[in-house]
This record gives sequence, C-alpha cells and structure tokens, in this order.
Amino acid sequence: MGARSTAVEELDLDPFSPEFLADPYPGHEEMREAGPVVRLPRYDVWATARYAEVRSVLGDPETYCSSAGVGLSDFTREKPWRPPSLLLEADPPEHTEARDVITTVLSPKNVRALRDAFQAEAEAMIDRLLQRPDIDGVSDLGAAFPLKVFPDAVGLPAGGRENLLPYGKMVFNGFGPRNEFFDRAMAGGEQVRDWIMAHCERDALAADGLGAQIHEVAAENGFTEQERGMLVRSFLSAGVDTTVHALGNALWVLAQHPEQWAEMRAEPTKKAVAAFEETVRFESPVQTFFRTTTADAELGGVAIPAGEKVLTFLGAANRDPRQWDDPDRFDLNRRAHGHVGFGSGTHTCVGQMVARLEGEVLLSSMADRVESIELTGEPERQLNNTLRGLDTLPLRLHPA
Ligand code: 8QM
Repeated sequence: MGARSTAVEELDLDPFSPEFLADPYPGHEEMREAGPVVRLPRYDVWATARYAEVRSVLGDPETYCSSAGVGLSDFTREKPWRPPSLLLEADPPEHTEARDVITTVLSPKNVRALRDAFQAEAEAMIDRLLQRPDIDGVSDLGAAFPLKVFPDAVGLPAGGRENLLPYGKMVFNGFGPRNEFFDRAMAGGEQVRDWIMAHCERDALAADGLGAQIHEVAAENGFTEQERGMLVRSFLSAGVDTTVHALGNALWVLAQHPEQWAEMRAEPTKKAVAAFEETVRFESPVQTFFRTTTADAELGGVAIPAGEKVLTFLGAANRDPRQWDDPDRFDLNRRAHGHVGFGSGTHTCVGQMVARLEGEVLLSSMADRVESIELTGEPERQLNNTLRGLDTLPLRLHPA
C-alpha cells in the first residue's frame, strides 16, 4: 500500500440482491460510513456512496470512462448484450458529437412546444380517473401518462407501445450482474428488441416528432443512417422507465405526506416542480451507474488501479448527511438543487427538461383537481438492478 493511500474496507454487501433492492438505505449508510470508497469483493468492484466522491467520479470522464460500459460488464472484456449507446456508453470526443445532436433536438424551444399536449393529456386522464376514484397509481397514472405523452412526442405509432417498458427493463436490469433480474428481463426479449430497432428508423416515425428531428439533425451532422437510428434508440431506452418510476415514486411519497400535498394544492405549479425534484433526490429512479478507470486513480484518498469498475450510488449520494440536512426526510420546501439523480458532469441527463415537464404538468394538474390522495393498500415494489420504483400503488383519489 502506498504511503498516501488509505486502507479500504471490504463489505460483503450485494447491492443487486432482492433484499438490498427492496430497501437500499441501510446498505447505503453502511457504505458511506465505511469510507469514501469501499470494495465490494462479491463483484470485484470499487464503490462510492458519498456525495463528494460520486461528484468527483462523474466529473472526471477522462479517468472514469463510460465507453467500457456503465454497468457491471466491462465492454473491453465482454461483448455487450446490445451495441453500445452512442451517448451513454461513449466518451468525449465521440460522446460530445452525439450529445450535441440531442441537445439541439431538445432545445428549450422544442421542449416548451410539448407543454400544451402534455397538459391536455394530463387533465383528460385525471378527469377520467376521477369517475372511479380507486385507481392504481402506477398503471393508471404514473406509467399511463408518460407512456402516452412521450411516445406521442417522439412520433411513434400507437400500436406496439407495450414494448417500451419491457425494453426498458432489459436496458436497466442489463446494467447489473447476470442475476435473476437480468435473466428475467432478457428472456424472450428478441421480439421486443426487434420492435424497438424497427421503430428507430426514419420511416417508422411521424414527420413532426422528436424522432424525425433526431434523424434530420444527425444527418446534417454527418451521422450514418444506422447511427441516426441508434440516437433514437437512446430516447426509447432512457425516456420511458425513468419517468414512469419518478412519477410513481412521487405519488407514493406524496400519499404518505398529506400535509405536503395540501401545500402543493395551495401553489400548484411552483410546488409541483419542487415535489418532482425532491422525489428525484429522495427516491432516485436511477440508483446506480458504473464507470471504469482509464488510469491509476485516487478517489477520496484511496488508490484505484487502472481498468477497474467503480460503482457510484446516486441514490445514496442524494441522502448523504455530509451534503444534506435531514436527508431521509422528504421535504418539497428544501433546496434539492445539486442532487445527482440526473447524474452530473458530461453525461448529465440530456432529457431532464422533458422529465421535469412531465412531472410538473402531471403533479400540478393533480393538485388542481384532487383534494387528497389516499393509500388504500400496500404498494408492490418493482425490483430492478438499476431502477427504484413501484409495480403497483393502490390509491383513492378524493376530488377537489
Ligand atoms: C439511463 O441508451 C441510452 O443511450 C441510454 C440508456 C439509459 C440511460 C441513458 C441513456 C440514464 C437513463
């Protein structure tokens, strides 16, 4: 051990076990308190659950690269289950070129143009649900809303959208080890993949949607036809399950904090924005990402050799008491700014303004129309190697 590097604790935790995924917070605390960096020998990886170190890793893509994959699998040694994403699983300078295309397509003007359609759909959906106030907060609302407005915005046809969530399960379980969640998500996934790939093509997408715009801007920037489709694939991979989980988590947390629901009703737009942001901090839909060291590195005083996987716990950083006051309290009045639920640095979520728009519109429309939301049973958690969220959320909506 070098004189300047600190000893590292080895922990026997399995962050991809059903027990850990069902309630990750005790494990997060154990890792944060064990040191700035720990070893998880079960997977032969390094890990950090502290805010400062997570930010350091995500802020240094030269040392902590993405092109070897942002899951457990090291693409330099193992063939990935699908061709790597040009965005997520890439480094500068290639990453920068791909990202510039998406940044152009998701310009503030383009995102603003989505609002009216999102708003109309949210209002219609909630009014329909208020006819029969016992609902499932996930399938009837938290999933139904993004599954309608996002594919509409992209320009996907109405038929076949049932492939989107299964594909997302493949993507997000695919970042983990080859465990039961991985195998279940991938089983019979060939048809799902075929549908997704077919609908990344220019001709499968409506002329006035974001998908067509990706093709157009990517073509102008010299991307091949196949690469243009791959950029649409990123939208379909990253844009659905994430928001489905965020909205389900928001409804779940707000159902448990009726006083904060009441606050949201008093100032719907402002507090809906805040509630969504605090949800992404407090119950981060994307819990983890890996990076791979490109050279000998030093993190929090710990020496990490080149070619090693480093697991960053976004959801743990977002509850690090070194960064947050009373981190385990959901509080829509806190300054949640600076959370890493959308990542941080070069790869920070490029779709976050679309996600926030969905959150703001759905929650503020709810606040306008619903006096309170009552939990009428036990929610069922969806266990996923990367995502945190619910499968079901039994709710009764009390109309305003
Ligand atoms: C996670 O395929 C992709 O480009 C992609 C897939 C998943 C994500 C991001 C990008 C972070 C939401």
